[in-house]
Amino acid sequence: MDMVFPGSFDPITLGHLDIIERSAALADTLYVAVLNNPAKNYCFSLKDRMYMISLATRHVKNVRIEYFDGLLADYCHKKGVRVVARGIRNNLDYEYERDMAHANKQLGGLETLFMVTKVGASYISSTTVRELIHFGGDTTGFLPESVREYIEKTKPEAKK
Ligand code: COD
Repeated sequence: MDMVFPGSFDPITLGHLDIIERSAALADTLYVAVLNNPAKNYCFSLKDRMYMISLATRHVKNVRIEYFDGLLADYCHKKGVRVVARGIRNNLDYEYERDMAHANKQLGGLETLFMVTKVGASYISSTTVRELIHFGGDTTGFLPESVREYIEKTKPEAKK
């Protein structure tokens, strides 16, 4: 069975990576699908977000990194995938994820597989990471090491 793990990944964090590793272990192929929403101001370009995912997931052999625009249900339909993986950190995530799962079920018959964040990772979010980068804080423990080094070396758009 193939699965899709969709998100913004702006940028990929250790929290995302945990969900990727765990869902890839259950799937034949795990599509990490990066949303490209032209109406949204991302901190990192689509190219950088996808590249950073590739750096972080080199060791996970059945991962394919793609992007999509429009509805997730349409993307999944095109890929022939029926299961979506999502991570849950807290009650706020749950409320948001539950509504999205219902919408995706209604729109495309998709099943959503929720994974509870691993112990010690519930405080990790891309929003916090973006703030740390902006203010020059230490991102150790938030980002995969390869991603931390890439941002440190190139600082792509993050410090505008
Ligand atoms: N631990 C565990 N899980 C985590 C952690 C952590 N520390 N941090 C993030 N996650 C999980 C999130 O809970 C989420 O499940 C996933 O990782 C991705 O998170 P983000 O923030 O990168 O991505 P989102 O939540 O912004 O992605 C939203 C989508 C792009 C999936 C959504 O907006 C979408 O599908 N848009 C397309 C339009 C559509 O079809 N909408 C739905 C029907 S109307």
